[in-house]
Amino acid sequence: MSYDKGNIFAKILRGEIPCKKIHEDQYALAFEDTAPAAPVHILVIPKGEYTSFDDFATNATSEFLHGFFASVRAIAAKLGLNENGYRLITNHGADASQSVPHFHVHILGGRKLGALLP
Ligand code: DGP
Repeated sequence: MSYDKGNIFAKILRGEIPCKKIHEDQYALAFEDTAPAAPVHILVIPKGEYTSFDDFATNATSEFLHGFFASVRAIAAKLGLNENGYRLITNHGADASQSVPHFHVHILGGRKLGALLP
């Protein structure tokens, strides 16, 4: 799948539409999900044109891969989720119901999250 520069997260990255930003660094932008599934529900997106985890893991440099996931960890820590725990989700493709074609990691926490799938 080629990258669609018109996707909503690309627009957020370019500052064309607003987001509730909670963190930004050279690798990643993190902001609140508009449809929260838990008391804490943050999306972390890379600052690059990657359609999904599969694209990111295949095509990003080792330095970017490490930097991005280090940012995800730092954001979870900054949100105070380390002690009680949190869940990371990333959806790739149709069977996973990926709805925005820019790679993103959901950080979910703030309550007991229960079973992996409903
Ligand atoms: P996924 O199903 O993994 O592709 O999740 C996409 C998430 O993006 C979903 O939880 C809702 C969220 N979302 C969709 N549009 C927007 C938006 O414009 N702003 C923000 N902050 N989140 C959005």
